Amino acid sequence: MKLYIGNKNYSSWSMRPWVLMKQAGIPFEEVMVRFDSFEAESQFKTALAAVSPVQKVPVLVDGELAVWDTLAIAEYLAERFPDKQLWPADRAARARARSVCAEMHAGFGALRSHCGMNLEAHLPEVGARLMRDEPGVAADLQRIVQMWSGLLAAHGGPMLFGAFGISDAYYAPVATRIRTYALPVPPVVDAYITRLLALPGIKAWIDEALQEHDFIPMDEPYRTSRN
Ligand SMILES: N[C@@H](CCC(=O)N[C@@H](CS)C(=O)NCC(=O)O)C(=O)O
Repeated sequence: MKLYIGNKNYSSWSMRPWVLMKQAGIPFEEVMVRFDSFEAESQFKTALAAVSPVQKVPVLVDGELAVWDTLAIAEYLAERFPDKQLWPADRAARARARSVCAEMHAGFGALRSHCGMNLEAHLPEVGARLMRDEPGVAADLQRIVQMWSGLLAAHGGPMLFGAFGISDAYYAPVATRIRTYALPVPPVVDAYITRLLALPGIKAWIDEALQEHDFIPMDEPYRTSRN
């Protein structure tokens, strides 16, 4: 299988299936398509046109089949590798895991647009300003804290549903944003973030991101489209 991804420092959607596969021990070949611009004629779009009708990363290519969009990729991997238990085995827990992933997929707009993923940056002053001036960011963070604390209490940790799975991969780029922007979280959530970011599959992505040094200006249109 091949996984097409964008720059590791910036591409939060690419991070999710990459860390999922790495951490679960699913072998794949990475194809990096660096962001240049999002113009229709950009190299980024041209490189992706061969594999995806929507020309966005991530794309998973398995033989003749291309699967695009993170949620579809996660579901495909869960079906193809049932022994990896990427979703919780329990039906109710699985439904809840799907709910929180769908919530991430479709929501958290304020956090995503104001706190673009930028792994090499440390922006506590931006985080403090956003917590003060952007109620949407504070509300998104509050929901994250409520969700993670509730799941950790219900399933006993160390990951959201006990063992590592799709939900943890889905929220990994949120955990990195909380760190980058020094967003305030209670100790139970802080400890989960520490455990999550220390997983070998997630640490590998972050370490490789820190080697990239590709500077992309963080202006609004780039930031919202990319993250
Ligand atoms: N819903 C898509 C979002 C994918 C996405 O927006 N990817 C960004 C990079 S993180 C991208 O390729 N942006 C290029 C563009 O918008 O033209 C998914 O879950 O995979």
